[in-house]
Amino acid sequence: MNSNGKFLGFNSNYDDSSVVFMGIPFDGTASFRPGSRFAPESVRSYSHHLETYSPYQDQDIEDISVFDAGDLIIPLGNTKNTLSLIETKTTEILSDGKKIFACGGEHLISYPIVKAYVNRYPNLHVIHIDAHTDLREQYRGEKLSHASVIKLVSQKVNPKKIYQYGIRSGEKEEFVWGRQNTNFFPYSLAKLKNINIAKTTPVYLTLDVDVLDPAYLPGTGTPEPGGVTFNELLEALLSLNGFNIVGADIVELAPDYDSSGASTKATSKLIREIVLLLSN
Ligand SMILES: [Mn+2]
Repeated sequence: MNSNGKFLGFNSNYDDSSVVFMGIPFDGTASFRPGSRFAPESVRSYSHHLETYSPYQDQDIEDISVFDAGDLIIPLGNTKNTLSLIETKTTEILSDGKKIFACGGEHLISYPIVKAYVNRYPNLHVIHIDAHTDLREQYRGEKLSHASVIKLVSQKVNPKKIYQYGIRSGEKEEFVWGRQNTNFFPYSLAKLKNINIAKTTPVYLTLDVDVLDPAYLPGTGTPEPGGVTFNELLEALLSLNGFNIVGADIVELAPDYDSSGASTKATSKLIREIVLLLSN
């Protein structure tokens, strides 16, 4: 394996890069099965069995300038300090004029990233692709939970600027709140192709890989039957080409629950495609 420790093709140095790839190996609030902390190192390793060329976008990741910043060193067991570290690091990279692609880790990592992004892009819109609403007020008394992340984000981004796709699991109250407040499109990703935002609007994309059916991606902490196919997800993502995507993350891959490696390979491929979208 030709892995120099970096994700395939992300060989730029920091100063020359337009996109910074950052691993955030945090899974401290996982409600069911932990293990997403192992995703960043796993996707880096599997990425070297991908091609650098994307036939879908007719682009090569070796032709764009991406810096792999490695993994954040997380203060294990301390959620608040972890989130604060992520926010500080994101702010620092944004102030250097770069875009961020974050690889979780669990979904709570999106909250501090979005906080930092909103400071830089007050009109930030958020596209959330996931099996779960993530709109809980709290989970077992804890507000800082991966099951609450979009509810937390809605305190920083007006829910009218939040677009949720593929959702098929959550409490009734979450579905009611989502339908009333966000742009809420459950079960499928078809509506993403008709998203009604201007091409210049700054968009942050957060992708929970459990939106995929467990048949395609069993390696995740909270698998949820009834999901989309890999090609449906890819097609939906590619339809975002031409939009002003200013940052993105991919979360909740837990590689050890899929000994075939297919989940990690799928996630690595999605990273290649999304990072190309970020560079357009
Ligand atoms: Mn989820």
